[in-house]
Amino acid sequence: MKTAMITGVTGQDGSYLAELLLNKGYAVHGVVRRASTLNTSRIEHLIAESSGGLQLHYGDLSDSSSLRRLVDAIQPDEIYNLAAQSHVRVSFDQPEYTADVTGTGVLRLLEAIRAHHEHGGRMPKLYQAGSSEMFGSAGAPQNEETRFEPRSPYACAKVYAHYQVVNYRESYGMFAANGILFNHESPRRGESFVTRKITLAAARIQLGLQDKLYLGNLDAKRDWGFAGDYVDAMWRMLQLDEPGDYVVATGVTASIRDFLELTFQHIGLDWQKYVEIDPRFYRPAEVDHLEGDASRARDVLGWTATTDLKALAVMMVDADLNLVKREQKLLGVDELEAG
Ligand code: NAP
Ligand code: F7E
Repeated sequence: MKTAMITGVTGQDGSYLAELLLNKGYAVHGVVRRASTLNTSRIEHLIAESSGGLQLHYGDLSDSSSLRRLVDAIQPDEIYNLAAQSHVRVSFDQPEYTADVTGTGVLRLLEAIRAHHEHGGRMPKLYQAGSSEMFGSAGAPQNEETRFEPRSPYACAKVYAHYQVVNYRESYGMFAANGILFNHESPRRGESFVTRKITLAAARIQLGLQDKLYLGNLDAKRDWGFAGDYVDAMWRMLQLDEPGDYVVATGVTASIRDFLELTFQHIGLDWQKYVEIDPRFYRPAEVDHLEGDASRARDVLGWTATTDLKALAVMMVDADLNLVKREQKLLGVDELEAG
């Protein structure tokens, strides 16, 4: 049985990856940062279901001693570093924090692995969650040879992490792979990312709980895929004999307007009647056009996306309609009990 350690296990990708690895028979250890409120809602079902499967440990990418302690204690075969301050807009408000967690945090993890190995431990394989944001203003389509032209503190931190991974690979012979993943979404996507913000609002509008949806730049184009497909690509990268860097994308790009169209079409409403522009959601610098060329992932990993944008939008709206209905039902029950 292989052992995996996942940082960021409470996030969107962490939850799908933990499911994938548990299904493959791995012992899975997730790193959770301490919060004053419960942050394990996406993985509750795995903790309950998997007796001895998913085990959680406190740790933080800003705390090198916790990382070293965890690598020593877990002795993983594979480490998936998914933890990050991952919100691009927020990174403009918290640039130093983002650099520390999303950038230097990766260096701390690499050092923990190096120290573990130098003290007689086995060298685990490492997956680093790189991002298409690193391409920034580079022309589309983007692949592994495209120059990084980052346009946010988040993207700069990811570029720093990318090159640290390459450097540790070359300096210490570490098996460390950079995934360069384009946007991937799901019903578990954080509610402040644009796709989920739209699908949740559409569900609430349909059920009469919301009148307006305030958004920023509707012209940006993204290459959106389904998160469940993308964690499979992460796993495939660590099953190779040689480490490498891989773009993971659908190859199809669409604007925020296109996503609004697909989402509202599914519930039979005209989005233009509900959406208003709020400049608060603009960014100091925007990434205009992302469109990935994932030929290398297809040829070497045997990976292709299985879910197109329409299917993704429908999956997300339907999940949000169910969620909002459940919340309404619970609210009704609570009100009755309170009465
Ligand atoms: P996410 O939902 O925002 O999850 C981020 C995870 O990192 C959460 O588990 C979060 O914990 C954890 N975290 C944040 N700060 C931490 C710290 N200081 N120490 C330890 N853990 C910390 O992100 P995601 O969408 O799953 O993405 C996973 C990774 O892929 C991230 O590195 C992201 O930057 C990268 N990425 C994402 C996409 C995408 O489209 N989703 C594309 C390319 C790359 P809490 O639950 O406590 O907040
Ligand atoms: O924005 C525009 C916004 O926040 C997408 C992260 O997972 O993917 C994600 O980063 C686009 C941008 O994702 C709103 O200006 C308009 O052009 O959903 P997003 P992102 O910035 O692409 C990459 C690959 C990552 O690595 C990141 O971790 O949508 N937009 N109006 C809006 N965006 C938001 N969030 N909210 C709006 O109201």
